[in-house]
Amino acid sequence: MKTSKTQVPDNDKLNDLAKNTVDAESEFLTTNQGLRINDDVNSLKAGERGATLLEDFQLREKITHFDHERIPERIVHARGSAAHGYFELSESMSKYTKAKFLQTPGTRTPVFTRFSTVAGSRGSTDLARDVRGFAVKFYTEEGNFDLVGNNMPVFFIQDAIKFPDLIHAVKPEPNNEIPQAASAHDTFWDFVSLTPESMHMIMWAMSDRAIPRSLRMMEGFGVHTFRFVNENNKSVFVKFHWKPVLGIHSVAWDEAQKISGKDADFHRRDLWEAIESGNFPEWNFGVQIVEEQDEFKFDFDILDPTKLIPEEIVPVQIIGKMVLNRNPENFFAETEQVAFHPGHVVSGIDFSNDPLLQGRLFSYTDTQLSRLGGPNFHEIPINRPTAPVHNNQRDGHMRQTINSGQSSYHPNTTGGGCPFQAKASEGGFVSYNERIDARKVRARSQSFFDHFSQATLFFNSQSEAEKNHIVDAFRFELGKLKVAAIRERVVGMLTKVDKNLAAKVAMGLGIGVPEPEKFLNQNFPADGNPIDFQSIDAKPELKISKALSMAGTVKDTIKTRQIAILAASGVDGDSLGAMKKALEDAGAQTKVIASHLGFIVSENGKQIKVDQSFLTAASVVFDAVYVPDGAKSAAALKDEADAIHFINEAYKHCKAIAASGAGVEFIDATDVRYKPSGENKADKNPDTNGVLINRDVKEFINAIAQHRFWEREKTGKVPA
Ligand code: HDD
Repeated sequence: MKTSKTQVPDNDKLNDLAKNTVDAESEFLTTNQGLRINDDVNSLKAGERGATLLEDFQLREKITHFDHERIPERIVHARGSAAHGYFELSESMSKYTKAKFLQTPGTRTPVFTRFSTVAGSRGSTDLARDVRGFAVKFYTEEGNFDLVGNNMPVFFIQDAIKFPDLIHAVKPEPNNEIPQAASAHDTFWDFVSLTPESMHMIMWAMSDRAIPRSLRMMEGFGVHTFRFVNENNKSVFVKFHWKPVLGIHSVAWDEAQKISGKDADFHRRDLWEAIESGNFPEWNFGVQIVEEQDEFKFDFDILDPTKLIPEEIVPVQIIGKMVLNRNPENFFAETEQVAFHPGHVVSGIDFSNDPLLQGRLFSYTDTQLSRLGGPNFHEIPINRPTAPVHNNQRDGHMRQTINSGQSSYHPNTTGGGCPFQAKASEGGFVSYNERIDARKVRARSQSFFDHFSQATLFFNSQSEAEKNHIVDAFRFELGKLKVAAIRERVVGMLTKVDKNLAAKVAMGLGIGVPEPEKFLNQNFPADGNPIDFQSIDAKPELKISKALSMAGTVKDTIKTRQIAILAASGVDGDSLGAMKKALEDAGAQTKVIASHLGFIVSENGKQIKVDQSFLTAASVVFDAVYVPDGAKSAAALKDEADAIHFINEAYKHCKAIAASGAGVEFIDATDVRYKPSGENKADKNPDTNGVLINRDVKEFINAIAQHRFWEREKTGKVPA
């Protein structure tokens, strides 16, 4: 019997390197010293009813280990889930970088990717309105390269010195530890209202990007401008992008809140199940390259992490793909203990002087010291590079490597001079020799002072539905505040983004639109804060960037979409079976939902297995619903309040709904509005607004691929 096995990434090399891997295949239960255990049920006592003896080393070892099973959770990004996979290069980057894994098309590099929310604790819900972490560890042959990014391309602050303030403000308030995993509280918005540089990122965080449908349907960004450096020591600036093959999709805010109750593990489960079922998530990997001489040609500073480079100005060049194809074996050993660090780079990748990135370069190793208990966290299997490690670092808590020999210093003769320093031509890392000649100052460049024009660009680039969702998000978040002055300051700031947006938010909050110029400066902390948000009134040329909207990313596929089939006994088994097959053939997953588990019986007496009952299923965790033919089934569903609620909610959340034959009678008992059948139009069928009554299955499939019919929010309001 296999009892435990220390896992390393699934790669022969990695396995070879994991020299101290414990392959404890044994039939017997043992102590940590390998002593076979005879009784794991009773502690050692003085008599059967007697006191427990201190001598019981077996009990003490077990309890002591248990007592220490928790380590401090990450201060940010505590809630996460991860998977193994590979990165495959399709376009050589040799012109720009000497990084080996980016040279030869077809090269595969093992990766471990962890997604996370930022503010919530480890046990918090997946569906919080939040930024998502998107961290990829590439186990390259030259050492580990970590791309520690987010699902949004910009950040709240420009200088790392403000990071503790930002995080203190967004985390639960320190007096009462409320609210968990939510930014809708006074301290966060107080900070935002006094930090105009946050406004661009705030627009992203208030957009539907902050409530993804799936981790598999989000973009990823390296955020900062990095550098590529080639063999000739020539450097270009580079921004990194991950583009999901399934498109970028989100849920509705009402839905997100309900999912948090129905299935707090929604994203984690979705990722796990997709991989288990062989539907491996995929992202294209892209780069935006900026030549060094073009550093100053933009109307923003490329070192400023609150700015993106619009794809219309510098296109994203796709150079490879990432496929996640293996779930972790053990959550703690891998997902919890993985340690990322933006400073883990390989030769050919280097840093820009982005002040946020520069600060991060200190923070990540430092945090692992307390989180993972000491300086040897790189020896934990998930963190080990596939490249060999030789250096003179020794000892420390939990040292795994048994170094041999007498010498642990450089230079030495006792060890024959080993290990040797590597020349650049031998892969030795040499920092890019950027010229720096400046005064030592605590200051920020004037070129960082345009805090609003890209926030405006983002807002202008959204579809109408996306814009409405942003308005609603501000109304929700600011509506939760207790201090009216904070609310007003934020709305005042919004006028700098878009006057109409500010007016709509103000209306929802029942306040007038404040004049930002009048009070913002007065309310700024009187501490000589050098940030004057009005310093630059930039007028960028680009008014709209289509790439910033999710609306254009709908893909023609329903792969992995979850479809609910509502039924009861008396259902037309053929109608149900045909739809199930057609949807599954198109790559979707279906679940039959009925009033009870077990089986229902079709019109012609066949048993149909029920996957979930209305008690455990909820429309919010599905992408679409189908109601098959069958008079008795439809009549029974009509009597089922949960079934009616199911449909109403799916309708409210703008999902595709289809019904055939008598199934339509059940739809008629709900609040769903649809056009009478027989009005078949073109394939994409905007007229149906996603409600397919007696239509061809192909139309249903097309509708599911559209993801949502947000138009319904204007006309199809239902109580659900
Ligand atoms: Fe950070 C974790 C992403 C700014 C300090 N960060 C962390 C993770 C991600 C990011 C994805 C989770 C990694 C994992 O899955 O284990 N962080 C970002 C991005 C930022 C950013 C995209 C801005 C562009 N972070 C940032 C700053 C600092 C930190 C400015 C501090 C100066 N971040 C940390 C940290 C964490 C972390 C405290 C917590 C756990 C960890 O590092 O390993 O060091």
